[in-house]
Amino acid sequence: MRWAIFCRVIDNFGDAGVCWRLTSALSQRGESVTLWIDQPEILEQLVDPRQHPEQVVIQTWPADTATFSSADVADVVIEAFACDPPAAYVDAMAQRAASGHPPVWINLEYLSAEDWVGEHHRLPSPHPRFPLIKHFYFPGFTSASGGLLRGPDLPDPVSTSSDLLAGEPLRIFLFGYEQPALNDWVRAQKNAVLSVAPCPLAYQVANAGQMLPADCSVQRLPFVAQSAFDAVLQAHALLFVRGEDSFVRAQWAAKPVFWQIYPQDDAAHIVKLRAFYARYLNPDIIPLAAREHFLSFILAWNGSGAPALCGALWPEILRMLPALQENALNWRQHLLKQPDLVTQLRAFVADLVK
Ligand code: TRH
Repeated sequence: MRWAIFCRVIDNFGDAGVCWRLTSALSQRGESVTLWIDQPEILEQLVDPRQHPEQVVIQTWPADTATFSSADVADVVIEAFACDPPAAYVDAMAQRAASGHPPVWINLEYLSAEDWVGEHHRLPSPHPRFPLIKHFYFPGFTSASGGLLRGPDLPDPVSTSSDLLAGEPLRIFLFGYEQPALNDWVRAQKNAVLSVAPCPLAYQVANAGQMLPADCSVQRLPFVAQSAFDAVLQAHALLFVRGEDSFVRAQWAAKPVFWQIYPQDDAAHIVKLRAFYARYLNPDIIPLAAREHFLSFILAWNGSGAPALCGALWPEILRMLPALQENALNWRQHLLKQPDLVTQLRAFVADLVK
């Protein structure tokens, strides 16, 4: 099969990050993939050139003047996050359909833990003018969804329970957006190393230097290629992540996940945040009171609650770390029970072309 993935970068690394991970996972299954992206320079940071698979072609998003024939059209066309492939490419898809070989057209949606995802996953959307059908594909956390991206190279989780309990400095990974609660949280740290990836938090942590308790230190991390990112996560005990892809990798790393979700208008992101933690925090592992503390903390970390709560609640969070660690391992086991996104996507595509 020939696959084409279309990606428009809205901002940051997530759009390109998810598309590159999908591209790599497909090519690891022997598929040949062309990734069309409007900001290919972002991939220079994400992709280790030594690990660029042979059967992957990266193309700059076509110019408005570009033309395509039906022979140029891939067997499977994926538009990431409803980015709309170029009109000339869609025309060529229609030509291919008219000759009796319609391409499979998938809109890969954003990840969400909300219940409605299962009802919308795989729904068809006929094109208003052409004999083409676009299908919605929703990643997710339940068997009614399209699953999560995970390659065959998923590392085994490195146990952190002893580090968490042993009085060693607590290694905390930080990757996030501008954070109004940062100073309050920094002041509440105890015997910790704050490892900050390149992101707005790095400047904030640098400016918060004087507030850092004496038994804590800061380490600035370089930006690593995506293929080395899992190892960075594994080297830490707590993972503060953001967006979509780092959030998923933190779950595979099986360490407690503190998610700063990408903010949306009308606070839609808070609904998504709550939906995730309602699934993630297992009531058999984390008692109700601790669960409430965690939720208040993570809501405040996401701007829904006074920033001071992130400092005030931190001692409670530290007390519940063994339970959070057990929860993280248990969650990973639960996720491993569902087939990964590429396995499910290929099966879905195979059904559609039958
Ligand atoms: O960068 P993000 O915030 O991405 C986004 C975008 O803002 C996007 O528009 C929005 O739609 C989406 O979030 C929800 O966060 P994310 O998704 O975690 O992407 C970061 C990528 O960068 C991810 O693939 C991991 C990678 N990465 C590395 O490869 N090396 C690194 O050192 C770091 C820090 C990240």
